Amino acid sequence: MDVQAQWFPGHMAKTFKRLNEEIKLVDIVLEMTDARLPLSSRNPELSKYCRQKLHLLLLNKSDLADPAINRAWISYFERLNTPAFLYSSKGKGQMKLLENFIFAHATELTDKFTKRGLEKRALKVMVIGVPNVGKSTFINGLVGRKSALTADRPGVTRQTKWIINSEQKLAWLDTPGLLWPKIEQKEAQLLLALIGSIPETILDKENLSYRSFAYLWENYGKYLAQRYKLEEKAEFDPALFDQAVKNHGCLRAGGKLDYERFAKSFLNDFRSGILGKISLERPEI
Ligand SMILES: Nc1nc2c(ncn2[C@@H]2O[C@H](COP(=O)(O)OP(=O)(O)OP(=O)(O)O)[C@@H](O)[C@H]2O)c(=O)[nH]1
Ligand SMILES: [Mg+2]
Repeated sequence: MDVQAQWFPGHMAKTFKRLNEEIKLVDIVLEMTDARLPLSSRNPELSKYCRQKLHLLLLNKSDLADPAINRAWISYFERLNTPAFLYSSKGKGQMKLLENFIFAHATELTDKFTKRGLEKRALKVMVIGVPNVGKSTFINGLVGRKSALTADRPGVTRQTKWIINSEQKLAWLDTPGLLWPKIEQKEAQLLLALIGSIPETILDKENLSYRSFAYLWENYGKYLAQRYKLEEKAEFDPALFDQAVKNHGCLRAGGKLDYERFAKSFLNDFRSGILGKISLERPEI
């Protein structure tokens, strides 16, 4: 993928500028990543702002990721002593566990409040992360109402917003998804585009679908073979991709392959989980 996949619009630059101030107002930074891509969907610029705060990691959309790899990531972060929690906004009954996780790591803060006679004070949590990982959906789920705007495209939240349910012990600061000005690694660019953190409007979807297909063939060829009626043991090459396009019925008049239509359908298949539970990154053992 080429440089046109870089996306750093004005509202992100503005949010970065305000972050130093906003972060002073919160007790905890909850960094949300995509469980399918827990490292490459972390914004390297953000950790610079979080040094003084309790910093927790949330691996969201775990319902779309490979369950065995999910478990491997949790062990990985445990080994690094990084508090990490596997989550899905589609799941039920996880909210209480998540609250327990947050409070278990925040005893220093809550003890401080108690000493000052502020037992009732809610912990203020800022949710940060790259676009489209599910920050606003997550907060809506926790406060029990649809306060923040959500949609399946990046850049939906444009400015920070407090979302508070006065009966609860946690208060949430929703923030716009942030990328960084230059994503150096081509593979990270590709995978961020695949999970929908970079808008379709600036992407070459045909290129994205071809490269993603090749990437997925390595570890999840079985799922692709099933969906697009291919020989599972085959080596990946352009002819195999063409076969998938053809088998999926993406043909123009005269029998020409319709790569554009296939790209749309394939990206939708991946993002909606139709292909299967797929992880895009694996921890080093
Ligand atoms: N399968 C699945 N989809 C999710 C989950 N969480 C959120 N989504 C979907 O992901 C899309 C993006 O959600 P948002 O909450 O708008 O994401 P965001 O991180 O706030 O995005 P920006 O505001 O653009 O940074 C929506 O279509 C959600 O329905 C999850 O745990 N699992
Ligand atoms: Mg949002």
